[in-house]
Amino acid sequence: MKTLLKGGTVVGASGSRRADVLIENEIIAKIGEDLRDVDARVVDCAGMLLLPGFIDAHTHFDLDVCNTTTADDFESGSRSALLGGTTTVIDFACPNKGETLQYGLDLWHKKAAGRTFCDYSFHMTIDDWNEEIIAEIPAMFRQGISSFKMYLTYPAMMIGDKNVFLALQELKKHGGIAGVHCENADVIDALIAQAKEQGKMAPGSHPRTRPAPLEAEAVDRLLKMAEVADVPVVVVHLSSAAGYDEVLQARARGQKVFVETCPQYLLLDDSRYDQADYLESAKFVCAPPLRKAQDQEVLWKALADGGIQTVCTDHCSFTLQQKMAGQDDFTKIPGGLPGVETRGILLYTYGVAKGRISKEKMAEVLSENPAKLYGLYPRKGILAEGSDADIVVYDPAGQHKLTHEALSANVDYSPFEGFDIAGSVRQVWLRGTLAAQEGRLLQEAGGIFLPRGKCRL
Ligand code: DUC
Ligand code: ZN
Repeated sequence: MKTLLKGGTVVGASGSRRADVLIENEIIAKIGEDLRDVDARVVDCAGMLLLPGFIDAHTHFDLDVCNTTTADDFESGSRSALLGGTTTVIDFACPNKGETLQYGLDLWHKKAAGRTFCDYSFHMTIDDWNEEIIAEIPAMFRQGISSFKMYLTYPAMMIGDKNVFLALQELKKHGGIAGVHCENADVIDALIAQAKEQGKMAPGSHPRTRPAPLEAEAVDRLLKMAEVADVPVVVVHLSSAAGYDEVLQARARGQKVFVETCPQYLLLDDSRYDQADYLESAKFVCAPPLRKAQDQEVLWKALADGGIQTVCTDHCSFTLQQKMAGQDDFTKIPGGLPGVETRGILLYTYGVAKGRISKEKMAEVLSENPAKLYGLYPRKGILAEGSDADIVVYDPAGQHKLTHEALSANVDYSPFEGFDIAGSVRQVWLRGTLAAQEGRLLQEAGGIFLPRGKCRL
């Protein structure tokens, strides 16, 4: 089976060119000018951008949080991902304390197998540290799990600085990479207790009890631990200029630090938490919280100059009904935002079309860098001969307003409701098959698990 995408502009991190793309079965067979193949079905892509399928390396599907479960499971979450041009997600397998890593991995395979529309892999969450867990780590690598997640906040997930340090040392032996959620748990606890004493129970207390210096402190602490362990790390969902400053200081000391941010930190600010209507504020509760417009500008500049390597979503969705849980107590609002479907259109509109980043940078931070960072490159993340034919056909023409009704995630709102959008995702090709076209899904759940190698960024 052959398909020829004709007349589009092939976009990659290192440049763009007008070229045709010949797909044979699941793979890109050839890229070049004026390609012909009598056996191929021809698809006219004149005026279109051809981008490598987007990779969202930070999703939480089918996750139990705050006595509830995320609204999106692998079926609805991956459907939403694919419709937005994301052809691969890396979700977080998450064993509870006391369970083995293998139990967590098997459970996540069960949640995803046979019902995932895009390709997928898992990071492994380390929320416990003991001899059994240490002994399991080589088996994780053998099963294609080469990246790990740790938390410096959330008591249910934290293992303490000593164990974070020991885990960094242990992962280094195997060539693994860790992504870390950086917020100072103890001081946040103190601020929450003070807010409660003062009767400040509304969502507006959420950002005030998790201020940016407490992200910066945790970023600094992580990076000092990584410096002593002599190992690169990933700061996930970086939200603040203060946190980014700590990254720059570590790099100035000679450290290799990778940074991820998310569309919500680039485009939304903390004024969202002070709306009179409870739900209008609660629906934006996530951790770290939204920051200030000045933080957004710093993050955009860092994206443009290469200081931030990836934009993922931290998609962790709850319905408005679920968000009602914190009506009398902001700490009970399940934290997380939907976004897996809107990352590409938002980055195109507010990054490329607004001139903040180039389309090549967009391909780099949505596709090539996540593929390199998490051991999927060059199978994924680039349009090149021999790579999987995961292709987003983006039509840069036209404007529309984003509405949650037009999205497919299993939630009744979008944090980006009413945002103007430039262009649209016309087609999404997953391993050589036209999987989605103009907002319609054309394929059954055909995603496969991707075992991953080591970091190549
Ligand atoms: N932050 C959230 O808001 N939700 C899920 C996990 C996280 O770190
Ligand atoms: Zn997350």
